[in-house]
Amino acid sequence: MFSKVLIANRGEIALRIHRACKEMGIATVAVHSTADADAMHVRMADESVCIGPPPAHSSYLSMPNLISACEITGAEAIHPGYGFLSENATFVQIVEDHGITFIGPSAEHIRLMGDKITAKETMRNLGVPCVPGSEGGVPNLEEARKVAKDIGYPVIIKATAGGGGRGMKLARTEAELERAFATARAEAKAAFGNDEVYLEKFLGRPRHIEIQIFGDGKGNAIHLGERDCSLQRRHQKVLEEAPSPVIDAATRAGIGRTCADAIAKMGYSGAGTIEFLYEDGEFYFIEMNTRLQVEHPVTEAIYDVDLVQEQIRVAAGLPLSIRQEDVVPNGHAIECRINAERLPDFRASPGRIRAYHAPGGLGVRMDSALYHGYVVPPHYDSLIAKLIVHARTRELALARLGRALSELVVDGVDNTTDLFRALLDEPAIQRGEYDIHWLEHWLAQAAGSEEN
Ligand code: MV4
Repeated sequence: MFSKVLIANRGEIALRIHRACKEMGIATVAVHSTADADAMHVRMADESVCIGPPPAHSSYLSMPNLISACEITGAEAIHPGYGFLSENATFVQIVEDHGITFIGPSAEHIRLMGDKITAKETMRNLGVPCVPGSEGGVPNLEEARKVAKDIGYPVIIKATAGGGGRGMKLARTEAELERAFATARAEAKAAFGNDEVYLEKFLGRPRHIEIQIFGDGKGNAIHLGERDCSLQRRHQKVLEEAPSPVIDAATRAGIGRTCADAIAKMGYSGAGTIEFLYEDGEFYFIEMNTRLQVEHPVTEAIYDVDLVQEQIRVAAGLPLSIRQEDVVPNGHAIECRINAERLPDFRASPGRIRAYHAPGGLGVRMDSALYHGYVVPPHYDSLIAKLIVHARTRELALARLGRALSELVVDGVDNTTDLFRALLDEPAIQRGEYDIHWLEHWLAQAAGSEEN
């Protein structure tokens, strides 16, 4: 096992990784920009290294600075968290070339899944159900017309270098295809320096359901069920829950096994998430994420597994501590992402925290790096806390969430806690009847009725 791990991240996820390390007897090294000198992740770590000025590209994304921080402190492994360099295959290669262990999948698997066409083709060949669409890239309009006619309108055009909703264009009819195709290619070229696109049948009202998987890099893999992440705004998840209100045990076992078998065959190592659109009882693969995800705590709650500790074990060459037959979901968990943003326009709201009180009690987890007097810097993501509740049933989890929100105090910066208080009053949320468009419609309606 490692004796020292460098945490190449900040905020709540840096704390989360620190906590996993400490329970395993591992010393931690925090890295920070000058804007984060007083941050909680720096205070809590055993050692810290300043890696540059506030802009992320000069600090948290600076590969030479991170490698230097490892060499100065003697850290044997790097945990990247999420975002920043967590899915950067070049970084993984550089880390390994320096004799440091990257806590995550191989550079090859990251690269494979970063190219969305290759990812889809790989998954299809491994028996994972995919959205009907083009076989690989679509080189020209003529080919696009053929494919679209074949699969039927509406179709969606996606950038092979895209992902997470970036670089997508919808064509409802053949008349719209020419323009959508040209725009998609131009935007892909501008955003990613790669104009390759592919076509898919557009699904109108799906849910976003993702399967948590874990491989040991030796051909063994397990799944830890699904998370329902349909409540999103502008491709940012807002509230996630596990299990999904629409997935039963048999369906979970089926898609879970398919995913675990697929990544076992790949020889995948570490945590991963296989994302699906789910409509009319069918799963359609869209993307795979080769990192620990923001919403991993809802899975931890219902499976009673520490996913970060498992990542560290696997990276150190140890087997997973759990077998598929040992992982049985228990109860229901819900996560709220609390952002330093002003409602109703979600404008970033950095500044000093004037009062902070985290909720507690049975079944309540608050993952946050906030403290009284902390200044939320303007340079990074606006996520300031994740409130996760766990209870025996969905109904009890919703009640517990309401109770926890009533205890929560975050003053000094505008934040999104009132959004969750309002969502809890919605019958559609109470019944679990929502799809990927529900939240945007609800927010638009709320904005409209505000004006009248
Ligand atoms: C789609 C789709 C409908 N049909 N693909 C957006 C993010 C990216 N991961 C995939 N996305 C979508 N792909 C087909 N064939 C609709 C979306 C989509 C979406 C997906 C998940 C969660 C929220 C979303 C919001 C808008 C569009």
